[in-house]
Amino acid sequence: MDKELFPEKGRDYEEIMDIIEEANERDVKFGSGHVFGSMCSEPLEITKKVHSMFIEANLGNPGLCRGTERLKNEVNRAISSLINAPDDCESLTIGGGTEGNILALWRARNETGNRRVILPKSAHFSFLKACDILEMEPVYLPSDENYLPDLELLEEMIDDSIAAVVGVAGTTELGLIEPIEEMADIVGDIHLHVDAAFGGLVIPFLKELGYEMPAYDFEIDGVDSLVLDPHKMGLSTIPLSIFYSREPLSFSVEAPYLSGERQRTLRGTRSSASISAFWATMNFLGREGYRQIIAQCMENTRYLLKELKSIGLEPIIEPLMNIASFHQDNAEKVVKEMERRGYNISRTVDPSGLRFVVMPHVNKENIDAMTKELSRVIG
Ligand code: 0PR
Repeated sequence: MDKELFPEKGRDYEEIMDIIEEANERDVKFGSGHVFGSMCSEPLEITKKVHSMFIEANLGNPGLCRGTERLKNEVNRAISSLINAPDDCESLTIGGGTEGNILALWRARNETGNRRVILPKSAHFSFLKACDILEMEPVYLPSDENYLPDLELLEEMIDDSIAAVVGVAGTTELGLIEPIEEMADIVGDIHLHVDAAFGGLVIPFLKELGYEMPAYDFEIDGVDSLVLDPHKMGLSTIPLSIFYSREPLSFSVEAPYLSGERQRTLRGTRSSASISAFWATMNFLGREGYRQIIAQCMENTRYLLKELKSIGLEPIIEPLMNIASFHQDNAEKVVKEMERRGYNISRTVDPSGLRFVVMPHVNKENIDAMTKELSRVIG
């Protein structure tokens, strides 16, 4: 054991805090204006405060935490109406899109006995983790020329061996909404899971703002489950995701040591802090506040598009939401060089490109400064 790293005797508070502060300062902050590659943003003051108030509470032990259990139930009901989920749907408060995607495939495998999953090419890498854990086989559905799932091929791929089909509402790389309604018609009774980790808390507000958005949620009869992440565009603290299922999950375990009777989530002990923080954020901003923030993100996305076009970049698609990606062959090199210059941008793989997530912490000034730096890098 390294005695320096786990000292025999406790150290001074001041000495500890000096080291902690230095480490904290080294983490790039959203407020720096340099972060263009993250799907998370800086929480509001009230969000941070409420999070810190619930540090010791455990959603996994609802008998002990009746207060947060109530907040959780209210959040889950509020969001279920936003995504047109039936009143009696099952909702689980979980730690991220990854966990939701694992839950979806877990239940599909158990309920069908099948192991093959049809994934659009856009699917987030978390599905590969899910397939590995669950010993399932990913079968990739190629995209058409618009980077959307090829529906004719989907029709050909459907057979009795399929456990589930996945559709994405707000793809990680391009922010596209896949044609969930058409996919539902094709897959029929096969389990259809919608990964709305990013889009789930953007699309409803864009719709309210008058943008034309395709249906993607439980409004479509064939959608069986959906995951969305308040720790992304919900502006809550990390980690927070909600998994919704039209039918109750068939799997649960008895939790005899705890006051709740059965557990359905992957994790047992779960922080209550971020769900309480989300309750506060939702109530503080209201739907109007979310609409305003998203409208601003969209305006900034259009601004970024104009600026990056002016330095010669070509958008891969016309953005539907606040994610903008541009063709770039040597994207990995450009991202590394931007990182060296203090800027966090991201990249797309298919096709190769530079990816920008225009979160609420991004403003026009940051865009101008980043564009200047990027123009030097790409020459
Ligand atoms: N589904 C989609 C569509 C996603 O984009 C992501 C994450 C997930 C599922 C998985 O969600 P969790 O990571 O919450 O389990 N997409 C982001 C990405 O990989 C996650 C992210 C967020 C990355 C913030 C960086 C960052 O700073 O790009």
